[in-house]
Amino acid sequence: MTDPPRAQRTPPLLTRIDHVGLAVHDLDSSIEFYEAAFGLTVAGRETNETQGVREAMLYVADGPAGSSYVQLLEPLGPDTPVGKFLASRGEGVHHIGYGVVDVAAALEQLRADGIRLVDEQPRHGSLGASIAFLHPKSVGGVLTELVQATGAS
Ligand code: V0V
Ligand code: CO
Repeated sequence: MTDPPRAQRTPPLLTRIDHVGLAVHDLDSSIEFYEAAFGLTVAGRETNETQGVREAMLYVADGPAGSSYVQLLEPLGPDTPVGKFLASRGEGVHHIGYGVVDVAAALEQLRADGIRLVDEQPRHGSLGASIAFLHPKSVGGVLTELVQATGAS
């Protein structure tokens, strides 16, 4: 893992867990499972060609810094991030998405700290959010997503 920055950030860069991203083979049956087993409801569904996924956000709870979700991710093909992950590791936790106040500013700070970025610029994410990924090799093996929700922190 990259050495931690010298000074602790105040306030923290990450404001909440926005979502846990799960790689699944079949989006529809996975949604049905999460609805039936846990009583969750779908807040939004989208096909994101740039990210190579069909995805759904299932609402879990509100917190002081915003809402939290489970994100179910079905790959659009084998040569996509989630397709490759499913082939090598099978279904399971694919990434963690954390809330940030300003994703562009967060990327700039993390780049300056030497953390490897997947995205140099924010991209379009689920529910209208602005998102960017940090490389798992720089974050202890965890694919990490920064999420600036629409009109919120
Ligand atoms: C790959 N690796 C992972 C990983 N995916 N490690 C932890 N978690 C993951 N999810 C490791 C893998 O085990 C290898 O380690 C190494 O990275 C290279 O793997 P690879 O299969 O060759 O993959 P790459 O290098 O082609 O791509 C890996 C990255 C890629 C992380 C760069 O997956 C990527 O660009 N991800 C960001 C985009 C994304 O995931 N989109 C889908 C979600 P060893 O074997 O070398 O040690 S879209 C989304 O969440 C949205 C829209 C939203 O929330 O709104
Ligand atoms: Co995500």
